[in-house]
Amino acid sequence: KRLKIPFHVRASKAKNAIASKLFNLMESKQSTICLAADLTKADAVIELADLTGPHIVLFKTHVDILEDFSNDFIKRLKELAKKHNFLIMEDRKFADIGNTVSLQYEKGIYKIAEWADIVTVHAIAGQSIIDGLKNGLQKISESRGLFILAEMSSKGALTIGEYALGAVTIAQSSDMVAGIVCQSNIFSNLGLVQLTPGVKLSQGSDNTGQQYNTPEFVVNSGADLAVVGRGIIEAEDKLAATLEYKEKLWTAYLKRISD
Ligand code: 5FU
Repeated sequence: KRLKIPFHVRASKAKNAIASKLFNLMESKQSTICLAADLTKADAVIELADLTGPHIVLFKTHVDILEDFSNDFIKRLKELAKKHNFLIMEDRKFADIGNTVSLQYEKGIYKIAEWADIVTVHAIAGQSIIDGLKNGLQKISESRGLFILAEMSSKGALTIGEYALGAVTIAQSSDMVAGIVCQSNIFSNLGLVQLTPGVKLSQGSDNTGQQYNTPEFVVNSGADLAVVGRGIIEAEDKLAATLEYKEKLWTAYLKRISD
């Protein structure tokens, strides 16, 4: 049923302000792209954000792969997020006890809580990881959201069966959660966003276990937002590639809600 409901209706069902914002952004930009900016130089990430920003809704970072991370990088990225109206997700995949993730979220070099609208979180440690992350937000006044990982895209991932269902239960337990990272239609909550990685124009895999499905396939498997990384960042013309994924994903979404 969730798959048939348009984003603007689901925006009003979301308990998390960031989830609601994502649904509204998808609708207004007619885009369901979460761009995986897996580049290792700050200038290259910034350039990518400026180029693709108007056509994406979520910019996904792995700040720990940057060779020249600085506070200035964050400042520039935040400026572009404002200019082009996209949100930022640090794909940190927190996985420790509450006290540790609270420190990892708020402190250290990256101070993720200060700038990431969204972070990703493994369910392995149990429900208390959400309380830990909440602790890391005591000095933050802006809205924040979490994406809980229920299923991973890689070959042989252990995120199956009871584990995946348990992760969905955890995701539904808190209004801090904006959505679920998964590969299939495993939840029915209208107010949560399904984020699906492993997306390329043709089905296949890379040589380190990543598995890819097409835009149409992932949308029919429940993806609201599709993570595209190398499909765009390794394209000769990154803007053209962004527009091609945007169009294919949006067409599949329109077909999904109308069929
Ligand atoms: F949670 C997950 C997952 O299950 N699979 C993923 O691939 C996250 N990812 C991320 O999506 C991964 O860390 C990359 O940043 C991105 C996929 O990039 P690709 O270049 O499209 O394979």
